[in-house]
Amino acid sequence: MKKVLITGGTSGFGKACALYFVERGNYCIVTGRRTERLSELKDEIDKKFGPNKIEYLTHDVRDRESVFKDFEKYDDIDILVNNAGLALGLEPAFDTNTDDWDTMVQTNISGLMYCTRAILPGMVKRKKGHIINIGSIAGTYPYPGANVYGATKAFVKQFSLNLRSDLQGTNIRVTNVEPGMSESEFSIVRFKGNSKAADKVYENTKPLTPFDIAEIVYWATSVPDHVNINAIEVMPTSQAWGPFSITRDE
Ligand code: NDP
Ligand code: 8X3
Repeated sequence: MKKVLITGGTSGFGKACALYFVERGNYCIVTGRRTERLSELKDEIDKKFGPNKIEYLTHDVRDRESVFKDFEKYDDIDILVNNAGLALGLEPAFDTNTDDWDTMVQTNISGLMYCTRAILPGMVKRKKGHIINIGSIAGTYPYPGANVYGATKAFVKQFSLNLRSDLQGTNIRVTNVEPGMSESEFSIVRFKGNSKAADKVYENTKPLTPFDIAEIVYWATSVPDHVNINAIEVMPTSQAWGPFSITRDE
């Protein structure tokens, strides 16, 4: 039985990871801002797998004080899944809402930093642990409108590598999971509740599912202790790169 802390467990990848890890005999602590969703997930897990398999914490990962206070008592986490995150908007950089940029930076970068910093000392003390960061293909490959979102995931990529350097000799593993298009609430959030625009993203194609990601996250934590999967980049078979875009004179 491993103790798994998953941020952003109210939907999508985080929720799927909680269900996946609990089903395989692990104990999960999930976080998010929507208490009702967290409570529903606990009910679902209690019903399916029995009591005492999951607990939850309501907080915003951007709130440094809350994160450190809430995580203070968890000095025995085996796996931290830094999943909470979001994209807002798909406008070009000259036309974006700068509040959206701030929110993405504060959530995907600062929030992930706070959670990591709060949990790491317990892992280092026990010389045991695994940090799974949820990056994105957007952290490697550019696309129009990804501007700050992609840049926050590039941070996650480099932070993951730098963590490995700092954690050399501690036995702690770090993995950056970098998914491509996956159907969750991600696009509803990106398009601010416009479900028509969100549905269009997944129309007539087969995206990855949160279950696919949970399976990958679980696998990365299940390889022998002496094996560190540095990064996993995964896309649906239906997604690939297009040609370079060239501006031509009329
Ligand atoms: P969802 O929107 O379904 O889930 C996002 C989760 O993050 C929710 O549980 C949400 O909880 C939580 N979250 C967002 N902001 C905060 C915050 N400030 N504090 C605490 N929790 C927060 O999307 P996905 O499951 O798809 O996304 C999960 C991660 O995967 C993100 O980091 C995303 O960038 C990344 N990703 C997604 C891809 C996709 O195509 N779907 C592909 C590649 C990466 P709540 O709202 O209750 O706080
Ligand atoms: C989400 C994947 O391609 O929509 O991180 O940016 S993508």
